[in-house]
Amino acid sequence: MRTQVVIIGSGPSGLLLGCLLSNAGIDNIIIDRVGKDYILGRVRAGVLEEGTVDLLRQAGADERMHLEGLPHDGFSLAFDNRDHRIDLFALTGKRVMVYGQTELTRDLMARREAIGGTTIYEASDVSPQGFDSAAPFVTYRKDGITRRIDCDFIAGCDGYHGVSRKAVPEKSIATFERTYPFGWLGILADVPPVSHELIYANHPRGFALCSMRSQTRSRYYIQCPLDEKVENWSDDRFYDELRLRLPAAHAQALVTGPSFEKSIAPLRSFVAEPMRFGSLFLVGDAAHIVPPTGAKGLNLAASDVHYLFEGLRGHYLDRSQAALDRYSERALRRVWKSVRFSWSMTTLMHRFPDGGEFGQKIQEAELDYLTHSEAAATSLAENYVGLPY
Ligand code: RFL
Ligand code: PHB
Repeated sequence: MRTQVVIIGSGPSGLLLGCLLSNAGIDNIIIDRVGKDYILGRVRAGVLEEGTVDLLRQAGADERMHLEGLPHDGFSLAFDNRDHRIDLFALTGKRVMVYGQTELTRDLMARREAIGGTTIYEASDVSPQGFDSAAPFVTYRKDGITRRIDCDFIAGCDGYHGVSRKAVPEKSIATFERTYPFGWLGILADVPPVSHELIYANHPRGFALCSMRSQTRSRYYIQCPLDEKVENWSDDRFYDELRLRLPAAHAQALVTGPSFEKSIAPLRSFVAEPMRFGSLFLVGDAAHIVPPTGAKGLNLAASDVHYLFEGLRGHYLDRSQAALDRYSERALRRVWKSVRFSWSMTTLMHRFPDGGEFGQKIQEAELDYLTHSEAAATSLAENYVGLPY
């Protein structure tokens, strides 16, 4: 088998890249280790930047998002039993779109099917090879048979645990990492959200986030110790703890109901440099991870796709290598700014076990600064809505 671009991974970055390439007439095949239902069962991101929304439009997968997504003009920072609204639209002229990653993935899968793109699911032993030569290829096993796809380029869109980054010789790659001493315990429940906008709460008992998927589906998170067990958290215990961390007005308004998803996610910052190795390109979580506090992970995956698509389009349609040659540098400049922002919002909003009174005073001073300085609020807002590509 032969194609122009093999995409490893059928998450949001692989699917988005696949749709953009197919729309431009560039041949591609996506290979994933797992099946469609498994991918759609993962509950993850919820907030899209305007740049991500625009890429979905270019991909031809934005119709349902515009009907069912919730455009948000602001969010709240809650602390000291009160709320301070960050008016994203007034401060930046931009808004964000609240639309779940599961739905976005479903829309991209439907678009791919409509345009007849090839996706190979449930492939094992996927292996990118020869990417430092003129003849790259990918091998995989399916139905007991080893197969090979020859190609021009390989896009490693296979997430943090994927094979693409691991296929690169250690001496050729530099990694930068920070782990945080806590996780997020999250639930999904079919109850109306406590507020029509997101609330990020800093509380002595720990961080809490009130998010949503729709006007009838809420997504709530609380900071928890890394060794916490989901089994120890009944819905009642979760809601009681959430209430304690919110300003009283929200705590009283909280509508509770049975959760249908409950999980713990660790928090990590991670960057691999560079993001190109010959004809292998790392994209999205395969190259970088951010803690979810700034809602940046999926949006960074989308901006990587934008830069790579520009590069591949230049190569195939304009016979120019310039954009492809700049992929790693352009993507990493934006990645590091989002890594910085996600780290700073995480540091501002969480209780650190070893933070001490000094750490606490610094948080209070920064929250005070954010609520009394338009310059500070604008800086937060312009990062939250997404820096330009
Ligand atoms: P994905 O989604 O991990 O998809 C990778 C795909 O590759 C496949 N794969 C392989 N395929 C073949 N061979 C192998 N050996 C393979 N290994 C893996 C996998 O099966 C999978 O289908 O990476 P991608 O596409 O780069 O997308 C990244 C996003 O999923 C991620 O950044 C976000 O979910 C992060 N994130 C958030 N991002 C935001 O922008 N806004 C948010 O509000 C937000 N909230 C979150 C989040 C992530 C969370 N968790 C659980 C990590 C909230 C949470 C709780
Ligand atoms: C979510 O809805 O899952 C979500 C929203 C905002 C974040 C992180 C996660 O910062």
